Amino acid sequence: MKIAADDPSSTAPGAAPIRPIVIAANRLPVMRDNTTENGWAPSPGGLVRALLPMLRSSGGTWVGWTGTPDDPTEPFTVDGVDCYPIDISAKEVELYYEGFSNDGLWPLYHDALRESTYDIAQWEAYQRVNERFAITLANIAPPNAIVWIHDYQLQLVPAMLRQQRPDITIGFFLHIPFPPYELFSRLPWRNEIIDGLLGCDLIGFQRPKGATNFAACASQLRKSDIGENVIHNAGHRTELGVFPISIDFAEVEEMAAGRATRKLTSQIRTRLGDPEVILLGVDRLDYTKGIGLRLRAFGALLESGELDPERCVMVQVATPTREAVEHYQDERREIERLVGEINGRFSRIGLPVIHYLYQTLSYDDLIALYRAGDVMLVTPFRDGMNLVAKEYAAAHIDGDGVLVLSEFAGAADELTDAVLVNPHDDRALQESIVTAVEMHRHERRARMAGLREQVKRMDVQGWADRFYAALARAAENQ
Ligand code: GDG
Repeated sequence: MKIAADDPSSTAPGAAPIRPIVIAANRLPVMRDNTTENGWAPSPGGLVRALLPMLRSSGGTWVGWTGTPDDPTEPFTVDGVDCYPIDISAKEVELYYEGFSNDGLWPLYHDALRESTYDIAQWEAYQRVNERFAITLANIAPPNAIVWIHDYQLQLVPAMLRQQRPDITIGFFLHIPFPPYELFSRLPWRNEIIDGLLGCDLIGFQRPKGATNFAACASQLRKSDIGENVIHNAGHRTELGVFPISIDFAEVEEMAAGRATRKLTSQIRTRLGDPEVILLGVDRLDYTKGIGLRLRAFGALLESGELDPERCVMVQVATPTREAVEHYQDERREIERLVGEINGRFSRIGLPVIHYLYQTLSYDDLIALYRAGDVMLVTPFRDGMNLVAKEYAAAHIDGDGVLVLSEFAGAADELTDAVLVNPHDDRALQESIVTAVEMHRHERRARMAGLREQVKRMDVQGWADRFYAALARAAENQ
C-alpha cells in the first residue's frame, strides 16, 4: 500500500463544513474559569482553536471528560460549542486513563520504551469508558452527522458507535505513533483494538509509517483485504490517510511579536546571566521525550570542554504529567538526579548551568522562552509529531535560532532544515549540539527561514480542513 501526506492544496482553508460535526476526545476543550458566566473557558492550544471555527459553523458539539473524577456536570455551551461531559469515576481514572491508556498503550505505541502493564481490570475499564462515549455520541449526534474521534484512549469507540448509528460518518485521528506488528501483537486485546478502529470511514495518522503499520496489523490479525490507502473488512470500507498535525502559526507569531513578550525575553536573558548561548528544552516530563539523554549530552560536552559553562546555559522546562504512573515517577527522579549532578559539577555561585523548571508555564511565558532560546533541543526517542519544535520556529520572528530535532519525531518529516539527529547515538547527539551552537549566522538564518516557511504553509487550520475534507470524501466512497 502506498500512502503519502495529503496535498495541502486539496481544500480551501477554513472551508465551512455542511454536515453537523461532533468531536470526541478524552478531554473537553475547556477549563474551569470562575470569571466567566457558566464557569468554563476554552482551553488554550492549537487543536482546540483549529476545530472551534469548524464546530461553530456546523452548530458543533464536543464530547469528553472535564478532567475531574466523579464530576456529573450537565451539558453546557462555551464559545458556541455544546459540550457533553462524560463522567469518569476516580477508579476509572486509575484503570482506564492512568492504567490501560498511559501504562499499557502509551509505552507499547512508543517503541515499547518501557514495560507495558496488561491488566484485565484496566482493559474492562477501558471498554466501559469507551462504551460510555459511544452511547453518548449515538444519543446526541444529529442524523447524518460527522463524528471525529481523537486518540488512543478511544480506539474502541468507532465500531461501538457504528453498530448503534450506521448513518453516521466516523473519522479517527491518532496523535501518537501506531506501532509495527511485532510490537502491537503483544497486546492481549489486539484484535479488539483493530476491530474498534475498523469501524471508521477514515483513520488519520501523523506519519506514513503509522498507516502502513496499521494496515499490516489489520491484514495479519484480521485477514482484512488491503488496497491502496483502504482496508475492506466485514463489508465495511476504511480509508487510511496521513495528516501531520501542526500549530496556529499566526497566533504564535503574533504573541512572539508583542511588546510584553519582547520585554520578557530580554528579562529572561538578563536573569540567566546574559550567556552567549541559551540551550532550551520544553517537554512534558515523559520518558519518550529523551530529556535525560539531552542532559547527559550537555554534561558530557561541558566535561570535554567542547562547551564552555561560562558561555552556555541550558533551560529545561519539564511539565508535570501522569504523576500517578510509576514510570513517570522514576523518570522524574532520574532527571532531577542528573540536573543536580551536572549543576553540582559545573555551576558557579548564582549561575547554575542548568535551569530546571518542573512546572507548567503560561503560554505567554513559554513563547518568551522560545524567543530567548538560541538552540532548541527536541530529542524524543519516539514522538507522534512534537508541536514544541513547530512552536519554536513560529516564535523565532527574528529569523535566528537553531532547532536540533530527533529523527524519531514525526516533525522530522517536514522540518528538514533542523539539525536532524539519532538521539540513541550519544556522540552524534553531542556533535549535533556543538554544530548548532557553532553554526554560522548565515546558515542559521537560512535554516530558520526554511523551518518557518514550512510551519506557516502547513498550519493546524489546514490540517483540520484536510482531515475533514478527506472524511467527507471517504463517506461518499463508502
Ligand atoms: C501528543 C503527542 C503530538 C508544554 N509545556 C508547557 C506547555 N506545553 C505545550 C506545548 C505544546 C504541547 O504542550 C506539547 O505538545 P507535543 O506535541 O510536544 O507533545 P505531547 O503532549 O506528547 O502531544 C505528540 C501531539 O499530541 C499533537 O498531536 O505532536 O507527538 O505525543 O503545544 O506548547 N504549554 C504551557 N506551559 C507549559 O509549561 N502553556
